[in-house]
Amino acid sequence: MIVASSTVNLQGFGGIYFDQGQIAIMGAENAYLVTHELAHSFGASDLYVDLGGRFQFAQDLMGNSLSAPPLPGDGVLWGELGFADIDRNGVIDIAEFAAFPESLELAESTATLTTKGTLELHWQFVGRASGVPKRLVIPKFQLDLPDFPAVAVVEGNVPWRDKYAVFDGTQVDLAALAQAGHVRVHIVARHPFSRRDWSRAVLTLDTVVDLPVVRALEP
Ligand SMILES: [Ca+2]
Ligand SMILES: [Zn+2]
Repeated sequence: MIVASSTVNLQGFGGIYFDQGQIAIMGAENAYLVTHELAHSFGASDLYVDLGGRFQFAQDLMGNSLSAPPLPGDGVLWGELGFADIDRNGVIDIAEFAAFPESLELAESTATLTTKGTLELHWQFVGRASGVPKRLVIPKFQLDLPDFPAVAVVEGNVPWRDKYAVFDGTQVDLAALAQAGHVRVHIVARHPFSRRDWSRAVLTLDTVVDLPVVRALEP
């Protein structure tokens, strides 16, 4: 949804992307600005605050000077949109996504006790399509540890990157985890999508995994 209004309060910005596909701009006459905000909805970072600096990427679409046509060759944006091969596995990243998955699963799940005194969980959501596990966009999910009161609902992070959650010693008993050598993790996620015939489908994952707890080596 795009709201264009000269009276909208954007704290000095010409436009802001508010997550979940919501955009507000002062005026719609600058197509570069509208495109810039739309690119945020596909995961692009600002190249004048999040990455780079005011001068380094000044001429890019995700830079901050949009009064002239931006440079077409924005390497950061292309990578973030999936048009590059960032993990260097020989497949353009956007082609690694499951468009029509049959099941929702976890992959590469790990639990690490760090030298910072935290438990760090890491995993990926994958969609199995014709037997092949592929990447999925899961912007929001819920995670809890059934043996501890810790609950984390993570949302609004870069949707298609690896997922992680961190708990400290006030949330989990780190010594008990080290002793037990494993931790139970409950993860709930939904993946709504459109099938080939445009009918709506929802895959739901609601699972408890028992992960071995690994100690990170001293730096
Ligand atoms: Ca790739
Ligand atoms: Zn921006």
